[in-house]
Parts: sequence; C-alpha cells; structure tokens
Amino acid sequence: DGNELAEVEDYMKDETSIQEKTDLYGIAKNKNVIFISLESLQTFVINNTMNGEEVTPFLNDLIEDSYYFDNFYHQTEQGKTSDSEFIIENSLYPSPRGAVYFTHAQNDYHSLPEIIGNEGYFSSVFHANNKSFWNRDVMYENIGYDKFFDVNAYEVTEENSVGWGLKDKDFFRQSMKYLQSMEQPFYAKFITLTNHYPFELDEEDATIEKYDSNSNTLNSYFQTVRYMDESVEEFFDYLKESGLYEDSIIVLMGDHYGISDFHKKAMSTYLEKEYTDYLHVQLQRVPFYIHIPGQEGEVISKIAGQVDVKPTLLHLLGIDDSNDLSFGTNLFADERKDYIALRDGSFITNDYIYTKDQCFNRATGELIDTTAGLDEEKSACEPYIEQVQTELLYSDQIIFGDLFRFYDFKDNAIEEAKEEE
Ligand code: GP9
Ligand code: MN
Repeated sequence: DGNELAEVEDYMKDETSIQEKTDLYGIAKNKNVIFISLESLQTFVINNTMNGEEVTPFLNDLIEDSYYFDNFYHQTEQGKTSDSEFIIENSLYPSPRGAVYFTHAQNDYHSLPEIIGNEGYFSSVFHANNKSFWNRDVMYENIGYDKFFDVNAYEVTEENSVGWGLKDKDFFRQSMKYLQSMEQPFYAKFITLTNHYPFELDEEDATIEKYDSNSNTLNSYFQTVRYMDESVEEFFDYLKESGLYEDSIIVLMGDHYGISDFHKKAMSTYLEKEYTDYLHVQLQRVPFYIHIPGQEGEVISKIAGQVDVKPTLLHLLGIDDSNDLSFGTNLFADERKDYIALRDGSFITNDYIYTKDQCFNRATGELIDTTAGLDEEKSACEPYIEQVQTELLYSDQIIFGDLFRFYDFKDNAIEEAKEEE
C-alpha cells in the first residue's frame, strides 16, 4: 500500500536523486535518439582478436568518437532481452524469476517513452519478431510507445532469414523507410536478432572463421558477432546517407550475456584465464556506447549498469528527472551510487566484487574472504551485502505491489486520496 511505498520512496530519493548538472546536460536536447539493443553482445569481444583477427572492427573504431563504458554490467535475469528493455525503460530491477514483461505488464510505470513523449518525442520500437513475443505488444502499449514495427513491418523471405528470423542487415535496411518518414524528434529502439543462441549464420554471411574449441556455441558466436558488427556499420552508413545522423544521438548496448556457464572450458581457453566466480561476474559486462555526432570520444571505466541508462539519457536530453524514482544514477555525474547490483545479489563496487559468498578484489580477482557460514560483518564486502538485498527487495515491492499506482510523479508525492484505499 501507500505506506510500503513511503519507505521505498525515501530510500530511492536518498540514494539516487542526484541533481548535479554536468556540461553534458541537455547536449542532446530535441535530437533524435536511436537506441540499438545488440543481441547477446558481451564486452569480452570488444577490442579483442580471434585467430589474430579483430572480432568487432566497426565497434572498436566507434569507441574513438563515442563515450564508451568498459565496466558496464547487464542486470538481466530470466526475462533476457525483455528484462534489459524493462531496466532501460524504468531504472528498476527485473524480477528474480519470470519476466516482468509477462507478469506485470499492466502495472503503472513512469517509463522513458512516456516521459519523453511528454516532451514531444515520438517513440517507437523496431524488432522483426512476432509482436507478442515477451508480451511486448501489451507492455509497449502500457508504457507509452507510440509505434511498434514488428515482424509484419518487414519483408521476410527464406533468403533473408536465418536462425530466429530476418537477418540484421536486412532488418536495418528495411527499417530506413520507416525511420525517414518519422516525425522528429523521435526515440527509436532497434533490437537485433541474428546474434542469438545458437548463433546460426549462412556461409555467405560469414566473414571471419569459426573459433576452434569444444564449444560449438562459442565457435559460432564470433561469426555472428562479426556479422552484427557489420550490420551496425551499414546502419550508420544509412543514417549518414539519409541525413538523420546529424540530428541524432546513437546509443548502443549489449542486452545480456551470450555465452553461458555451460561453456566455461572453452571460454577459459579463449581468454587464457581460470574460470572463477570472479571471472563469471566480469563476463557479465556488456558494451555501452553513447555516440554524439561531433562530440569527442572518451573511454569511461567507472562501474556502471543498465539501471543507469534512463537517468543518463534524460540528463543528455535536458529533461529534469528530479521527480523520478529510479535505482540508477546519471553516469556522467561525479557523485554516484557506488555499487552496481546484479539481479542474483552479486555486486560490483570500486574495490570489490561480491558473488556466491565470496568477496574478491575487483582489480586483481584475488579472493579476499568468504562469508559462507561466517559473520558478514567480517567481510570486506560488508556493508554492501545488506544494502544490495534491500535495494532488490524494494524494487520487487514496487513491481509485485504495483506501488507506482499510488505515486504522483508530477507532484513527486504519494497520492493521498489513493493512500487511503
Ligand atoms: C526475441 C529476441 C531475443 O524477440 O528479443 O530474445 P531473448 O531470448 O534474448 O530474450
Ligand atoms: Mn537477447
């Protein structure tokens, strides 16, 4: 009820309402936002080679004129892509089980499309899959997207499909006609598909060899990642040709991991590292880029997570979000929340990585202590352990109790009339 919300509201206002306005505040005001969700792309392939070849040449070059975050973690759970979407749109955590997109699609939210919609933005999603996959049609409508270009918006044939459906290169190419006739400013989210497990690719689309290990999954992954890299490069070319590029900012993000723990041995061989619980957490890093045409690039190594995207975008757009309730903080602010929580209770701080009762040195991966059967107070990772649990619990309370229906985001207050319900 409203009382439950009062406690959560206090916590969120204390922890994340950072009003610091940086030099970048409003830099993208009234520009289009093109958000590219890169299926299963993990940070370990960026600036890396396989058999001596660059895996992602375009994305590597893109770092030079983008803000690139190399310690950015996905925070998804079983809802996979839909969880990443949910986190970006709401700066809340996904559900510990199931997908919020299915279980709580009818809740009251205060989502990104709605907020920017009030500022005159037309918001849309491009994704060449059935509209009801992940219950997207229902959720998108509820959180304020104006338009969903689903599989029916595309010409899909035997030749231009592989694996899960339309190939990414065709997807971007066919999307341009819609994008070019869209009213501006727009927010357009593109969700790629080809780099999805089991990473199938037609031979003629492969421009890099397969890796050679005991994991067919990892072996194929490099090929589909390279294909996605090329498809994004083509998309940038289309944007430049159409003239949209100059009036837009382009945000790129890996949605979640692509290589699961089933492939420990092959990953360990490829990375030439022992596969520890520490490495597992570090492999949850996904690329995050903010590309602002005309703006010089910078590699930003501070710890960051998907919950931070919404406040960061609002900051760049110059939209005051002091009335919002979120778990993330603007990535460009100096003063930020000093930990990133993963959905399973693992977390990352400047100094430590905590997972499965173990506290590691973040820089070296050295095990500092283990809390199994011990008093948590003895751990170097204390007091974050409890704080992270509390934060995840508050997020769950908001979602499971549909608590935002009691909140008036305009007045930044719990609605009194409703509180008595
Ligand atoms: C499906 C695509 C992939 O439409 O977003 O979903 P995933 O399995 O990664 O959640
Ligand atoms: Mn996905």
